[in-house]
Amino acid sequence: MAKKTILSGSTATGDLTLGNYIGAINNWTALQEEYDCLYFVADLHALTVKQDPKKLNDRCMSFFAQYLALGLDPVKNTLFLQSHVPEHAELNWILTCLTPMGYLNRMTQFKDKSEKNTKNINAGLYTYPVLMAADILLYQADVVPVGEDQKQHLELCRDIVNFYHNRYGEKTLVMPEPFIGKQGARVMSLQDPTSKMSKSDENEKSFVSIIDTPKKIQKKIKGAVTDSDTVIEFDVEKKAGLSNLLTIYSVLSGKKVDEIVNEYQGKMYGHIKADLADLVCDTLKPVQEKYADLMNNQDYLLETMNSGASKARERASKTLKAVYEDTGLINLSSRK
Ligand code: ATP
Ligand code: LTN
Repeated sequence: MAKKTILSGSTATGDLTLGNYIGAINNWTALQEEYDCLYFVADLHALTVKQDPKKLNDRCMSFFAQYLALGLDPVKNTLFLQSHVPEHAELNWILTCLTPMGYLNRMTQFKDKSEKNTKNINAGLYTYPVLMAADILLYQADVVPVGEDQKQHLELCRDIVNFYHNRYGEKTLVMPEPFIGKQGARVMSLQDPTSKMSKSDENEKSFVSIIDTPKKIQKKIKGAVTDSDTVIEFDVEKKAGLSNLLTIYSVLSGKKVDEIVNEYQGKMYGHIKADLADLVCDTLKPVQEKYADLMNNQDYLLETMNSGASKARERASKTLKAVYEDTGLINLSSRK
């Protein structure tokens, strides 16, 4: 039986965080053995926020290296940058013309981001989920692994597929399913445990980036906001900060949350924080070593990006051609 297709991506803003690792990339690496996987750097999505061109350029190289360092294999998977496959922007247009504005008005990420970013509420921020749908539908993805914050965008993508099927028939676009991991689907900010850890947060203390130095990691985790109580228990309502640390601990150690809670009974929050800080540093050490090697080998990064882009384009162009035909646009090569 043919393998199912998986696709996912992360926006090229900031550096990947523990939230991205636990909520997304950790699942991606687990899936690469069994599925036909495509993972990309959403560099076009990054333009919805004002970017310094030189910094964006460097960050895209760095992001790609972070994917590889986190264990994504460029031979087993198709790894690429979104802007290297122009079909994304082309399908985006066709889908934009199928998407009612009322559906986009409901997107909570747009509301959150435009509240935080009042000086630059651009149309791209608004139509962001349509480009995301194009990313997914170009590759006939069956399954899309994301963190919980992206669930609403996935639902919109499914609505767009229904609009497309109703207008043009069902043969071209595949209906994708979201895949949201059970644990760590929402890693919270270390400074405000009621909002998610986000790599573009202005407060650097709120996240651990996967390429932070051990010293920074120690400082950020030990400085994580927790309540003033001393009892160790998992309770997202009453003890959001501690529960977040327990979740991170559980995912990285492979131990159940209950086990960790028992282990630390009678101890202070400071003990958990210190051990968790060491665990995070140990987990990230090999990733950081690999990252440093890759960043010293830009030729290899470019070559790998290039071959990923060719593999992706070959697939994307087939879907786009079928979409243009469905839509009624003239295909010159079939008219000759
Ligand atoms: P930004 O702050 O720029 O919006 P982000 O940190 O939210 O970035 P994305 O690039 O939007 O990260 O997301 C990449 C992937 O990581 C997505 O699948 C997303 O659901 C997942 N993800 C992001 N933040 C978290 C989090 N705090 N917990 C779990 N998963 C997350
Ligand atoms: N919007 C996503 C990143 C992203 C994505 C995608 C994820 C862009 N295109 C397609 C899955 C499939 C985010 O996580 N912010």
